[in-house]
Amino acid sequence: MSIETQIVDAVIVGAGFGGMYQLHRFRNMGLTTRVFDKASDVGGTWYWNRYPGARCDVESMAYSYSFSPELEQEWQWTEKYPTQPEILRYAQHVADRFDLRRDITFDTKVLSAHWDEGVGRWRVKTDGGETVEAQFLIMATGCLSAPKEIDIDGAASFRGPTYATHSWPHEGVDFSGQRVAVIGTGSSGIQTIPEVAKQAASMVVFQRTPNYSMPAQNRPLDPDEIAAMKAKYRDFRKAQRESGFGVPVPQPTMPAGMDTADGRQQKFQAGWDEGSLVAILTSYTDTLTNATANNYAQEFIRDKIRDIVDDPQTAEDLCPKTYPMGTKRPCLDTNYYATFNRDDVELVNLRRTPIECITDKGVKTTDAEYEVDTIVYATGFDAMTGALTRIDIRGKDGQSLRDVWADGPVSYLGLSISGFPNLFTVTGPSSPSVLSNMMVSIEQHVDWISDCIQWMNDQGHTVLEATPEAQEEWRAHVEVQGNLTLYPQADSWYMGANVPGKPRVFMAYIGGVGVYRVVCDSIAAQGYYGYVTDGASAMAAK
Ligand code: FAD
Ligand code: N01
Repeated sequence: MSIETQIVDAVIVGAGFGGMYQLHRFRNMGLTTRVFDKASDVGGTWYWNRYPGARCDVESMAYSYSFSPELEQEWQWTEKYPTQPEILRYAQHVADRFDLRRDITFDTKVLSAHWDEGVGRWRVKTDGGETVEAQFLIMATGCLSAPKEIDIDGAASFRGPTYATHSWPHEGVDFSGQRVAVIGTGSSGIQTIPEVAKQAASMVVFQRTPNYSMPAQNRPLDPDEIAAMKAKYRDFRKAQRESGFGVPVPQPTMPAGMDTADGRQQKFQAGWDEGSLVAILTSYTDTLTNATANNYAQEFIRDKIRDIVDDPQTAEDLCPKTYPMGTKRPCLDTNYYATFNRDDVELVNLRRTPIECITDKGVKTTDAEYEVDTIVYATGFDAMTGALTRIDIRGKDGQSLRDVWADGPVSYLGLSISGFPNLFTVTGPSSPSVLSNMMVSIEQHVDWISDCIQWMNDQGHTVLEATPEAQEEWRAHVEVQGNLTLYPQADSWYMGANVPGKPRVFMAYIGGVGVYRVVCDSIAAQGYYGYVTDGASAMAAK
């Protein structure tokens, strides 16, 4: 039986924090909206990534919605850095409180979205066999939601259970008595290794590139500090929006080279003790732009690793040396380095002895075969673009987004793509997105998109599209900004370097969320500079 095509004002793909807030805004604007998510409930990242140790590394009271002061006041966070279950409960509370689920279709993957020029609508098809047409298409598909495919020979031949951090079983995993291999030492690996090691009989960690990690110094939140934050929340939110990374921190005033060695040691130590992702990075003005300045911070972390880890060779293998600190996403951990002092945990440095293949019994490197009962993959994501290019998106003249992005993503402001009218991306490539507290960036994008659509409606426009010229101006600006920093030097997922064959492009805007917001607001204030519009408003005519 064929299902009748429904026509709505907007389709939103994704019911993480981006899609949820976008739905709330559209409802308040009176737009009919359908949301699709392949997950069975809201939460996005926090629905999928349920591995032991998963938690946020932006403080809970900062990593939360600011759009509802009532929500802010009623929700009680319990820890400085919230666990995945607590964040998921928060997302579920928001869904209940704003009655979001009635417009969300779960367990449903969007397969394609084609722009129909004749009717000025997106035709969206799902794996449930449904077709929905919408004037506006909002891709809230997430920057870190498309898992990287396992690119290790023989992965399918392993006879024991395998788990991936990005799609962890809801019922949890009991590692008791198990010999466990963990492949990958990014943020997910670094969070899960200490937790799984506590339970497993033994663990082998396969590390290709070590990371710069700092102790989270996590702790329960004190009722007085919660009350103090709640009393000043409006001012704090303003400071977040105007900051660089979406986390208000004191601005550095001097380059690292102008401080004494003692002064640097004290500043870095204070950052280490604070347990903040950005404290060391923002100790000086030039940590992310000057190799010598960056090296001071690197050395500080390497010395810490050498202090914590007993075995000198293991310590040396854990020391990152091949890329500047901060240019791959730094990590906050709980007992990560100390975990390698356990007798039952072994580190394998894949730079010395690369993996040859996975066998039926375990992991075979050029040096040995490690027999294990279970393999945990913490191998990351096809970040920034993967969730979008996995959907068959076709814009004007049938051009495919995959083709348009074949040499790397291009976008106007990370919000729109020339040739793809009325399509908006929440935290798309070339916006600050992953270089920020993403709640700040998500809310800013959703507000901007909503205001833009309201403006179109008020002006009687039905179609809005970024011009190729404006898009190229923005692309060049993002590239210039990126090249002023050390980021392009790392083989990071920011650069697409983690996925074999992916074009090497720095995919985020490093200008800071405060500056970026001013740019976006001024574009809106100029009547949406860089966009073309046409026609009378279909919404107004209804
Ligand atoms: P997501 O939460 O990724 O949601 C996107 C949704 O789209 C998913 O539910 C997915 O199922 C759905 N989707 C995608 N494609 C389709 C399709 N074709 N059809 C149907 N549904 C689809 N950010 C921070 O700022 N601080 C942190 O500490 C932090 N920690 C993180 C920890 C982990 C383990 C990960 C993976 C990311 C972390 N992030 C963090 C980034 C995090 O992704 C964002 O903070 C935020 O949750 C993103 O929300 P979102 O709604 O934009 O995307
Ligand atoms: O993924 P990653 P992630 N053989 O890409 C290794 C956010 N996040 O899921 O670096 C061997 O960082 C790979 O090695 P290399 C955060 O933004 C936040 O950990 O490519 N190894 C690397 O070590 C984060 O940055 C939190 O050499 C292979 C690891 O797998 C982002 O999500 C927690 C390999 C992948 O690390 C992604 O983090 C979790 C192979 N074939 C996630 N392929 C917080 O704490 C890959 N690797 C907030």
